Amino acid sequence: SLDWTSYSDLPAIYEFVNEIAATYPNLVTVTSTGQSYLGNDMPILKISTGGSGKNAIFAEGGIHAREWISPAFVTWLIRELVENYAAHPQYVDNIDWYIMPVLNPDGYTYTFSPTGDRLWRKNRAPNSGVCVGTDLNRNFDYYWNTGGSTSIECGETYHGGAAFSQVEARNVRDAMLSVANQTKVYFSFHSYGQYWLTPWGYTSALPDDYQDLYDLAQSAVDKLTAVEGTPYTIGTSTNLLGLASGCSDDWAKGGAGIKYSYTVEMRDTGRFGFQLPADQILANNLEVWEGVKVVAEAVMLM
Ligand code: 0X9
Ligand code: ZN
Repeated sequence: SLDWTSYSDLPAIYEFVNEIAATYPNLVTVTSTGQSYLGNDMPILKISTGGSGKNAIFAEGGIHAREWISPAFVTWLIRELVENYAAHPQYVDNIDWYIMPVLNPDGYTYTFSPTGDRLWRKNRAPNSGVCVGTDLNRNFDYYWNTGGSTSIECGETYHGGAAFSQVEARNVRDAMLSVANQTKVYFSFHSYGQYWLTPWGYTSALPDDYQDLYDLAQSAVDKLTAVEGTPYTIGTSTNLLGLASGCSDDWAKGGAGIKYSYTVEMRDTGRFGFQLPADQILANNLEVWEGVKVVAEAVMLM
């Protein structure tokens, strides 16, 4: 199993996923959403006590390769829901969870490789020229390529040759669409900056129901910060970070119709940035879990 005192590479994460599914077959089902460009599997876990028509939460991590705290949190979320089910059964009894821990397995692997790059962000699919990779979080088909991304293949925010040109983005799209009618919340976990972000990222305009998204985010951040004082800022992506189109959260809301779509930028605020020391994994996970619980409580009542 994982212990969250160090960061885990892709094989360790997949071993954890398969082990937890084998140990708790009554709570966890693992299926494949497909393969990445380089042939890595892209599993999704359904955590559920069965039944039908339950509200769902869809959570994913690892869309940006270098943001190691993201899969580290998402795997923790899985562990908390499953291994610690008895401590708070309501979160699984009343909600179906769909969780994808690593949306960019090729990039993630590259950040662990001695011949790779610890700070790689994009996927690892080749382009027409020498530069490899598309920013998967600019490749979604909601106001794709309308600002805050680049057509330059070498760029860090290269949006790809077309919306959903990348197989990893298509895999998560299809997984989301297949459960969108029951899904109330979409979570995309990233780092860093300590922001709890709402749509939109493609425009500075607010969603019609922004107040609903803001209010729930505020309740979540209140509990998160109460743990040990870590401040988080709430607002839309455009207004806090600047324009960025083709992101998964905008597509989740505007394309898949999931009302509460959040991108959570976890620790820190830049001292270590993407290279958050492993001795902060636990504290990060404990506080973010408090926020996620608040959202889960709300989902039960939706
Ligand atoms: O730019 C991004 O993709 C995210 N920030 S990160 O530093 N982790 O790369 C923020 C995405 C926020 N959502 C939208 N802009 N829609
Ligand atoms: Zn990111």
